[in-house]
Amino acid sequence: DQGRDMRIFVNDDHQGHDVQGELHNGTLVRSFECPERLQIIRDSLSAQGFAFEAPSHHADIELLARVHSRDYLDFLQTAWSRWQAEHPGTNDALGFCWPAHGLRKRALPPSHIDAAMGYYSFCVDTGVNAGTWAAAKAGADCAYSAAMALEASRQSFALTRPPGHHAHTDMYGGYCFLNNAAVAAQALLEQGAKRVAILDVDYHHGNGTQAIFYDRADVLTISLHADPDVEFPYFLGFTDEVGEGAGEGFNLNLPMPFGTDFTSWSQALEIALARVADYSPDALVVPLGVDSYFDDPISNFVLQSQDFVAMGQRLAAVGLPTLVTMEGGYATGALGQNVVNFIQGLTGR
Ligand code: Q9C
Ligand code: ZN
Repeated sequence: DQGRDMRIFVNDDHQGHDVQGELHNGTLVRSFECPERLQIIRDSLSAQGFAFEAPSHHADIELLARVHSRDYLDFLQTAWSRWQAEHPGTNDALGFCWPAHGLRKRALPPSHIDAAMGYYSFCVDTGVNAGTWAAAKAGADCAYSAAMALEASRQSFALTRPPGHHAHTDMYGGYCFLNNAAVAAQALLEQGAKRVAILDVDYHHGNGTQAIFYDRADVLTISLHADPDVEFPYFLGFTDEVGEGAGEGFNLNLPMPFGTDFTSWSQALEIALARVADYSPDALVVPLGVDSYFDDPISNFVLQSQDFVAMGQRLAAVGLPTLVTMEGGYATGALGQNVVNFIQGLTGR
């Protein structure tokens, strides 16, 4: 088998999360973040000899509640049944009204499910359906298991969907519900790590991860991403966001313009890795998105498949225990190869 030091925990409960309506360019289309994605990645890794495990550990609510709020976790677990009671016969629960700008975000969550959907989210690209909670929870189990595996292995991978890095303490969005990378980092700290660095290489800013650890110094958050002035999530991910309170100086954003290629991307990566080295963490968490690929249907960087090999190799050279979480990547024709390339680069096949 390839990558003997790499343990891969796969989410086998992901299929139930299957959103039919994503608002895209003014029209409802099936979500780009679809169940086929995970199967494609799994098949491609499998063809290269990688083996998979079901989650060995279950993330209890106490662990999740150290990176998410309890009321948000309660909401996620009950949203579908509340929606179904209010709107029988629909497939997706979708928010449409938010406590934006001068509107009142009340201290208590609203009574009506339609309002709660807006209260606990930040955008309209993310639907909830009957299987969403089970899929998201099993993903957090994968992330927690990957953290536990780092005690004995050098590398681990939470192969899961829906992704996690856009999920805040108390908001879903960007296809994300539970922040798997944050769960993993928190678990690593509780296992004895003094400092954990999260280096987010997804095309989009890791807004949720940044927000969760914004006032903490025990987790360094770094994100390489498309400039939020012109790309989702639009309202976070700028260079002047450096952390606050005890966390001041422990967040680094490296936004890049549309059309960024791997040469330019790599220059940002070197800046990120210099900061990681300076921080001297005990472990590295890498939210992996391959949506920086040139042919991604919703993204605007131009990385090539081979670049993901080099990306994995460069991260391996850092020499830290490394935990990868699966985030974005929507070019389904190349998705499997791109993830395989990264993992082969990281494991040094
Ligand atoms: N019209 C991740 O890659 N929605 N999330 C796009 C396109 C935001 C992507 C809407 C994309 C979120 C994990
Ligand atoms: Zn992304």
